[in-house]
Amino acid sequence: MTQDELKALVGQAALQYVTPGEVVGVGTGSTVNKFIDALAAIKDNIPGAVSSSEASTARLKALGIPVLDASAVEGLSVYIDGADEIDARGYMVKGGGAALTREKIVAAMSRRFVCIADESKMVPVLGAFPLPVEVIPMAAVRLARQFDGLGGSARLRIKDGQPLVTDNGQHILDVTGLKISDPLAFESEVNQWPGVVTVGVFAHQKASVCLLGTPGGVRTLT
Ligand code: ABF
Repeated sequence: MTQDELKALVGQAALQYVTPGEVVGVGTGSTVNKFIDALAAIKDNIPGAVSSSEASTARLKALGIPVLDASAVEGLSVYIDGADEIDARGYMVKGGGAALTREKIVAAMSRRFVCIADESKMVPVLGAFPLPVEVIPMAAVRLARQFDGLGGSARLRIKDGQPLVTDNGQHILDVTGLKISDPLAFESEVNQWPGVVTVGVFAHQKASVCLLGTPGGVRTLT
C-alpha cells in the first residue's frame, strides 16, 4: 500500500471515535485531510467541528461541515490529529504543518486525543524530524542560540522567500540535531523560555490512542 493509502486507511478508521451529536476536534495535515474527507460522509450526524488551522477550516467548510469557534464549546469528546513523529510511549513531535499551537489548544479541550498516522512516523527516540517551535519573531535569534546550547541547530522556517507567518502571526524555528529522550522534561523546559509560543513536543498533551496505518491493516496503540 502507498503512504497515501495508509493515510486514507487510518483517516477512515478514526470515524469510529466520533460520537454522534458531538462536535469533533480536527487537526491539520495530509492524514487529517483524509479524516476530514471521511467525516463528510457522516456530517449530518455531528453539529460541526473545531478546527486547528485555517487550512483545515477551509477543507471542512468546502465539504459542508460547520466550523465552530473553540470558545463556543465547553469541551470536545475527541480530537483527531496527525503527527510527524511518535515514540513508543505515544509522545509526539508535531508542527510540520505549522499548526502546532492551535493543535495543542484543541487537544487540551478534548477528552480523548486520537492520533492517526502511517507507520513511518514511529521512531525509537523523538528528534530526527526537525522540531517545530512557534516563536515570537523578536525572540527568534536568542532562542536559536539556546537550542544550539542543547546541541541543536535552529533555522527560521521560510516560505516563498520570507519567514513563514503562522495562523497566529508568529514565526517557526525548525530545530535539527536533537535527541529528545525525555519528552516530558524537554517540553516543560522549553515552554518556559521567553518568546516560545509553543514547542512541537506533545508529551504533556499526548495521544490517548494512536491508529497506525500498516500494510497489514490498522494497528491501535493505547
Ligand atoms: C499535524 O499533522 C502536524 O502537527 C503534523 O506536522 C502533521 C503531520 O502531517 P501529515 O499527516 O501530512 O504527515 O498535526
